[in-house]
Amino acid sequence: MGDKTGREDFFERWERVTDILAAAENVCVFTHTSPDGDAIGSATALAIALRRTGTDARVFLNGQPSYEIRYLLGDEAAGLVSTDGVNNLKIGKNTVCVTVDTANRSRLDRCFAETLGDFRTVVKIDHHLPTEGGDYADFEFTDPAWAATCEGLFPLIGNLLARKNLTVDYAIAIRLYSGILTDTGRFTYTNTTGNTLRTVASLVDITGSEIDWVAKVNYEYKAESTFRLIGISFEKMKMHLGGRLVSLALRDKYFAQADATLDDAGFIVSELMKVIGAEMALLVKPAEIVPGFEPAEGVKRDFKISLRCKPGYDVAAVGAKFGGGGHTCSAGATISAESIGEAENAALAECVKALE
Ligand SMILES: [Mn+2]
Repeated sequence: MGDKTGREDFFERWERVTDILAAAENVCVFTHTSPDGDAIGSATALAIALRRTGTDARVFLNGQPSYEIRYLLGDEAAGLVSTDGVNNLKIGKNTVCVTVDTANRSRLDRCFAETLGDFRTVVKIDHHLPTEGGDYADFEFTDPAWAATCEGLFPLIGNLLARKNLTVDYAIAIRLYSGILTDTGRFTYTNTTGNTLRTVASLVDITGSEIDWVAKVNYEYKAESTFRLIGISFEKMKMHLGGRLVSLALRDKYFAQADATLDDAGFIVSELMKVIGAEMALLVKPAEIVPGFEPAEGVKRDFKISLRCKPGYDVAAVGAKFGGGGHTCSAGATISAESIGEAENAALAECVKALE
């Protein structure tokens, strides 16, 4: 495909892609596993915009996203999002796939990754750092300078809608706003730029000022079970290197004690970074909770690690050691191990190296 990421022909390439999208039988939008606000915000905003222009588009997820971002899915009856894996996926001769916020093939749920070769065209829109396995699309629109995929998507969607004399409306703007708000930690992370804030200014011109509920839903309101899990987490977190590194292994039994689900653990790694002196945080949790789990020799299972760090360190590199990735200060990976302690120790060893 030649130069897939050059800036000079960015919008020219997008013009070509919009031609392909307009001529598509249908468009399937994929995003990364354990989708966050930016993943769901960008996927749904794009699908809505495509539908506005008369293109049949749908977002495919493998299960429900965490509860605080479910408002982005929209009215279920409208069928904008299918949460049933590949069960409702129909790939015709002229079906196009767009992935958003997905740095590499292995960040997709396996059921979706396996279908990529069946699509006529695959388009990637993302803001992660280049990573191994990232070269999976025919057309790529990636810029790590975007604080969120939603930031880069805003002008692309504007361009797509302008062809039909349409503009970004509330339903699209609130989703893009949600993605930027969450990927910047409410505009507190170092990824926040002038362009990020100018994009948000344009979005708020469209949404109007009643956006307070987005932050409240994402950051303030929490289920009772989440509070119980937070209590256990603060008790069980461990400090290393004199407090520079904070780790927490959330065992199956803690989830049982709190009557909590993996959803409840979503934000806890960011809480660990709030300890004064912490420069890096590691959270380990089972990929799936198994009540009453007892490790057995030679039997491995998957654990997810979430990593955060202060600017100046690089947890994307730590994640990459285990086949994952992300951003310099926010990353993740999956580790296969016999026990959560084994997964935690493997990740801790890499964190310690990264802090040296
Ligand atoms: Mn993102």
